[in-house]
Amino acid sequence: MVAVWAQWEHVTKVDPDKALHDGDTYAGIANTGTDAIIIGGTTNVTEARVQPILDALASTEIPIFVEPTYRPSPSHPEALSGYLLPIVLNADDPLWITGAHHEWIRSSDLEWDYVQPEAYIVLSPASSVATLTQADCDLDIDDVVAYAELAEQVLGQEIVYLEYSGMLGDPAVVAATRDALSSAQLFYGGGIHDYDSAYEMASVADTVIVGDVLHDAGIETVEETVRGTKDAKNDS
Ligand code: 1GP
Repeated sequence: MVAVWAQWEHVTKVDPDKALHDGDTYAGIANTGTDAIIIGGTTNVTEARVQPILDALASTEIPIFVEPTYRPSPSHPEALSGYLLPIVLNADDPLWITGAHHEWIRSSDLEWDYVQPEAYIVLSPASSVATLTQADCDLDIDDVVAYAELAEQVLGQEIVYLEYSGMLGDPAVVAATRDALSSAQLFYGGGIHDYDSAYEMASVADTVIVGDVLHDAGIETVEETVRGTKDAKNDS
């Protein structure tokens, strides 16, 4: 897959299991200045819930990716740029390292041109993703950096994703992780909720991802996080 994500500074993640904020529309997300939309989540993400969101986003110009937690059907929806396939490096349940992926590959004809893996390191113990994958989040900075190097140098991953879902992470851990990577892109997600938190994390990660703020505070606040991100990139 062409590395479209290399240009992404700010991404908005839409959780099909959560409602939009009052008055917001899916199409409105593309007008915030965010560089891409990812549709994904941990609970109740099914193709039946994803498809109507894709339909609502059909006329948007920015890339739209799905992080599937279900076996994607072989036919490729028109509005979709591709699938981002998470592998969770610190999962205690091997289902989320290779198990589910093996099953999907075995039972469907994935179009590899549309599939891009992401190497996740899950760092928020209270999150649903940590519970689902039984992630070992008790990691110090050296552990995290080692996972990032493992991802890039051993497993050849092009995207490393520090997942602090629901909480703002430690910028020192994010900065050390980016320093340890040669060319892999560092995604950061978790707890970004305003201009300042976006600015702070965009200063230390290649790409920041906002999720809950879309559902809890709405599109105007997402716009604020886009401004924080773009300012951080211009200042660095
Ligand atoms: C979740 O990394 C994303 O997968 C974003 O996290 O919901 O905490 O913004 P938040």
